[in-house]
Amino acid sequence: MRTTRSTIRTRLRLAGAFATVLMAAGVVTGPAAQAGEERHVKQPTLAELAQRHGRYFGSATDNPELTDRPYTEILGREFDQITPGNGMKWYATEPEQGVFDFSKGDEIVNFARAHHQKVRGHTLVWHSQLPDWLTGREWTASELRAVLKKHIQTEVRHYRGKVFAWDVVNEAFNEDGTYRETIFYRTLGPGYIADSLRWAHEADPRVKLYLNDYNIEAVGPKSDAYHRLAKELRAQGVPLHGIGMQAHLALQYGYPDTLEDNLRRFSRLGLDTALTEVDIRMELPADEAKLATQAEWYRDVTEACLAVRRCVGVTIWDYTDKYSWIPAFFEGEGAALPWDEELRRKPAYYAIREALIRR
Ligand code: 9MR
Repeated sequence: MRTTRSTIRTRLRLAGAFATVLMAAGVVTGPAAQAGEERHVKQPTLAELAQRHGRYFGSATDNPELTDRPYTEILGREFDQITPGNGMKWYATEPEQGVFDFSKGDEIVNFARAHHQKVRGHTLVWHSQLPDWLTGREWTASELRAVLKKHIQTEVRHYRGKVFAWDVVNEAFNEDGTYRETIFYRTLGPGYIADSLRWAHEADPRVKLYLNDYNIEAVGPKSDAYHRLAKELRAQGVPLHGIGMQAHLALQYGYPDTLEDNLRRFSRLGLDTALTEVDIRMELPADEAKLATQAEWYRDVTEACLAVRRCVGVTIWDYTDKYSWIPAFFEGEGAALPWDEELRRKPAYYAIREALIRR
């Protein structure tokens, strides 16, 4: 947790920010507003504000939520980038070996296209959410290579021209910077990462290819491992274009103060960076102080991306607490997103706006 001084500064800044945002947003104040008749004239969305900086501001979404009209209304309006939370993962796209089903991902791509939003593909190679046919047996290296290549190339080809970036390999390292012992690493060795990037590039030479992970926002053993690997891959001419930092943050673990420096060191390797799955959870119940700190963190994360030229955009891991993955995975935690469960904007939302307007 940060200092009390910083919390007080946050509250002051947020109060100021709230007023600024209301004015910038064109919410009419004055006697009518005081009488409870606030009138919203057209206000810039997070997407429009981010575009002024040449960035996108996006949200993840998932297929079941697309029937929720009030939800999709905000999703379609406020963001210019979408990531499917689950629909493009291996279990969904190749449920039986060699039998591909792109219906879930397509539904999200169609939503995005209808709302002029670009799509990040997520994710081709990951140890989690794999189909049983893949995890339920042993493979020789040459068998698994063929399976992996076919999966990557079929999916990348299907979405060619429809996604601008792919999380090719997701979560390849442990916290201490050693390789995670996944089915791919165990069977194929570390070269599976370079191979996956090459196969993806063959299937769509224009799409940006990323490695993506959590707990790599700060400089440390895990982000160092990515830095080393990225440098090596670039030196070998392997098509790697970006590093995605998920940024699943938690108030109780502290803010990653070296985020901006970390983004910058990847830029210096000639890579794009992106904040790909941002959420900032807290121990429940939420209260005013926690929400204020959370808002400050959202502002700082957004500012860090804006400060580094090659940080191309920010994606939050869904936008409302109504559909956050957090409560199901971390008992007693939640309230991680800028909109609450009733789709009302939280202080975090205004803090993001402040960062996008002021900077
Ligand atoms: O948001 C996803 C959630 O609906 C799934 O149940 C979960 C399964 O692990 O995956 C979530 O998304 C993950 C993402 O694909 C990779 N980074 C961590 C995310 C949160 O678990």
